[in-house]
Amino acid sequence: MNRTLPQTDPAHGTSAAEGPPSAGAAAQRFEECLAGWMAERPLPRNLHAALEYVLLAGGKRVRPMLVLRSCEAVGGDPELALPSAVAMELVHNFSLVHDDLPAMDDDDLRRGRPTLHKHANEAMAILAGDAMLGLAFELLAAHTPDAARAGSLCRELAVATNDMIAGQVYDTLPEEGDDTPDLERLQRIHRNKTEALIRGSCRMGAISGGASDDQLEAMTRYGAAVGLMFQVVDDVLDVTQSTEHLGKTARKDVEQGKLTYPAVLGIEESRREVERLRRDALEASATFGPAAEPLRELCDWLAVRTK
Ligand code: GRG
Repeated sequence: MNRTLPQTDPAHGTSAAEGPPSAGAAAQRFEECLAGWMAERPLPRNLHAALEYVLLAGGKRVRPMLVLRSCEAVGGDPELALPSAVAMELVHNFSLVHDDLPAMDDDDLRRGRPTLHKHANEAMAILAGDAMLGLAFELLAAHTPDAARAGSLCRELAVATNDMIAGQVYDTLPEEGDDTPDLERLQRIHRNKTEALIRGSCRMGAISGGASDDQLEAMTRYGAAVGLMFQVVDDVLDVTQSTEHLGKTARKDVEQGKLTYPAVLGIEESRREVERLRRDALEASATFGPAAEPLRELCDWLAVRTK
């Protein structure tokens, strides 16, 4: 599919599409629901403060936007997908807070600010991560009116979460004597660690919008391609952008000797891989017609993002 990509300004390494394309009213509703549903839930005041510190800190909201636009692509009202969008963002934030802990990546910086365990303390970061995971399922179940649909959405979210955790184990606790070739290992890590939540976001959006089996299959292919593409882009940005620009520590993976796409394929081949995955995602979305245009725009933006 031939489309004009948003332009990147090579002089500054920034993209004309510096922020994700706005989802308009739906994005606004997402922010209202996230803040409102969290505020309504009685919790210890310091835990509330920790959750607000993390959740209202300017993440890109990629996963909730994928949920809302996937719902729209299959002909559903994005309002129906808000519980899934909120739940997915909560699971994503849980994973980031735990990933930053000293026992994991041991990072001090996230979204341009101190990580939660630096801002508060380690115990609060562990508990706030746990709370976001629990709240994801609580809010998804509470705000999805149809019980059968709530059940299938909870299952989708659980599968995506556990696949992500499996990916983290493949990445950080590899089994001894595993002689799987590097590229295969890299794909196994990221099909789980990063792709699972992104693919799950697209599937949950489609399910919320009442997708047919064929639509769900096409959306799964779109989500899988975009999910892996997201990680290849992330790996390239990690070695081409500064810590200051990214708002998180650059070159950390290289320093920790982790497998990355640029390390295994080189930067130019990684960029070609981004283009292949972008094309695959766009082809998969063709079946949805004009209703998927916002989803296609998001895919294009994710291919050229600079942070
Ligand atoms: C269960 C103890 C425990 C920990 C969970 C599973 C896990 C730890 C961590 C994996 C999560 C992880 C860091 C995945 C990588 C995906 C990635 C590049 C995330 C960054 O996503 P963005 O760029 O973040 O969308 P923003 O800040 O924009 O929301």
